[in-house]
Amino acid sequence: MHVQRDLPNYGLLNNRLIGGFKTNPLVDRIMADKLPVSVTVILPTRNEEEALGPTVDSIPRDWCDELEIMIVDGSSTDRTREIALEKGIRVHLEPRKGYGRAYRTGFDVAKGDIIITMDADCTYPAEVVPDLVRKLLDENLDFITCDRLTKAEEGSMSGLHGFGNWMLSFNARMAFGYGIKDSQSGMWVFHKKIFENPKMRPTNDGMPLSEEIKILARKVLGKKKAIEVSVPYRPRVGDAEIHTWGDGWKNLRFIWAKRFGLHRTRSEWGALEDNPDSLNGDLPEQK
Ligand SMILES: Nc1nc2c(ncn2[C@@H]2O[C@H](COP(=O)(O)OP(=O)(O)O)[C@@H](O)[C@H]2O)c(=O)[nH]1
Ligand SMILES: [Mg+2]
Repeated sequence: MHVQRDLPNYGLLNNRLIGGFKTNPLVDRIMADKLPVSVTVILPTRNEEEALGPTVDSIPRDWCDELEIMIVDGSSTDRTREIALEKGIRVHLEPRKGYGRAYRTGFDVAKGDIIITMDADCTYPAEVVPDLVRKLLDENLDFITCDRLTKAEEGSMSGLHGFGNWMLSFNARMAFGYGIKDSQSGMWVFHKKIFENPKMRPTNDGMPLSEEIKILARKVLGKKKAIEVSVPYRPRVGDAEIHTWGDGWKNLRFIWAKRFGLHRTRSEWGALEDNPDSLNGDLPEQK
């Protein structure tokens, strides 16, 4: 593995640690350089007061030209939005329910040219974000999805969830032959401009958006431009609202409905004009 001149190497993927070279002035200069891109990290939140702070703190800073960190909050009734404001990150309030809905809004309002998604529950490894963005740029990719199943840490997935994930991923592979290991992963790294093509815009407002975006990426962008990498996955902080059987069934139904063109869009792409946003100072917590 070589260190490139134009882009810093954070050496976190594949255990490539570069600490041993720290005294080399050339490497020091490269480390000081920032990736020449603007990036938005989107975290969908619904009552994540316990995990949001540590999730935000775990995101590396000062490694790209501009870094926007934002939550798209689904009307949390706990301190989620207050914590986000205390942390100095952007808050966009999307009152319409659903994980997929939050992303279909967040993708529209994100300011960065590159978008990264993660749950706000401390499960995904934020420390690999700079490396993933670097990989996206270096290898001229459009979309990276992060597989959790290969490197899942002890206690991160119950036996039932592990089986459910495997079963859904198996069905998605059967239906689409797209070769993705983890159809339910919620960590993706991609160029915002992929949505300029309306065919690339996911339609589902619930959990199935996660598998839908991968199906679309492989179909619309192609296998060479849309790849999967394995990352660690950690135990959740705070309670999940996921309804194991209900969500599992919805995901399964979605895969086959999508396969036969039977799924329907319930709402438009993008934010509502009157959604409160901390950038406009019109959140309830800012009044
Ligand atoms: N805005 C918004 N976020 C949601 C909603 N439902 C779940 N989330 C968030 O989406 C992420 C994924 O949900 P999670 O409960 O971790 O599901 P799991 O990872 O599939 O078990 C978390 O950060 C949740 O807080 C919703 O209706 N609206
Ligand atoms: Mg989660």
